[in-house]
Amino acid sequence: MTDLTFYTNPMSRGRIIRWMLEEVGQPYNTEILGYGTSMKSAQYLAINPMGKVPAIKHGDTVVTESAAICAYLADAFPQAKLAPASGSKERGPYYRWLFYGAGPVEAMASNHALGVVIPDDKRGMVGYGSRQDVIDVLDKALSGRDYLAGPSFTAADLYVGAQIGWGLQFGTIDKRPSFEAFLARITSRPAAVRAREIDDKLIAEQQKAG
Ligand SMILES: N[C@@H](CCC(=O)N[C@@H](CS)C(=O)NCC(=O)O)C(=O)O
Repeated sequence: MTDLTFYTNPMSRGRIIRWMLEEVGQPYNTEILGYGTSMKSAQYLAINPMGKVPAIKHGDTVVTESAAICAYLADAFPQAKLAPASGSKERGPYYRWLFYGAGPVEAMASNHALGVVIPDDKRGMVGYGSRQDVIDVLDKALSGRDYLAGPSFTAADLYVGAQIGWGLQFGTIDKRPSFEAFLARITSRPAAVRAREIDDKLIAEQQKAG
């Protein structure tokens, strides 16, 4: 019995939350939703009115938005040590990078995938400035440092790391030695490996079922 439910599709940002849940190590139920079908059902729209995954329900609390879910789970299960203590000096950078991932990195990646180029004279009004700025800022943050917010791995590394991984895969982020070293470090964590195996198996099953 568990009061934690995870709404996802294995080919989605839900993979980030699967990794987070595997890091947390608590039992959870999984509900797989189909694109354009169960994801847009009245039942699921009551969970996420956007009709998007991922989402979680913990007791009576519903959380949507991948970065918010990561932050929520890290605080709800402090024994997993995925967030710096509230009030500690690492808490600032922790928030900073979680929000940087959900804001500038996410917007830059979507715009780049859609072929939107920010004109030089409009960079000041666009939250991420330019694609190059975002890549350079991440590169600098990860150069000579193992983790984004202090000496140990946190949910901010998981969230931003997942975005860097996808960015490299889909060409929205350029290769940099700092990104490769960071990804090698965090994606070899046992929870990351488990999460990939679970979702890849679900994808293989979906493909087999047609
Ligand atoms: N801002 C949301 C984005 C969620 C999102 O766009 N999910 C996509 C899959 S990666 C989705 O559910 N798309 C289905 C749809 O919009 O119909 C987050 O960070 O969790």
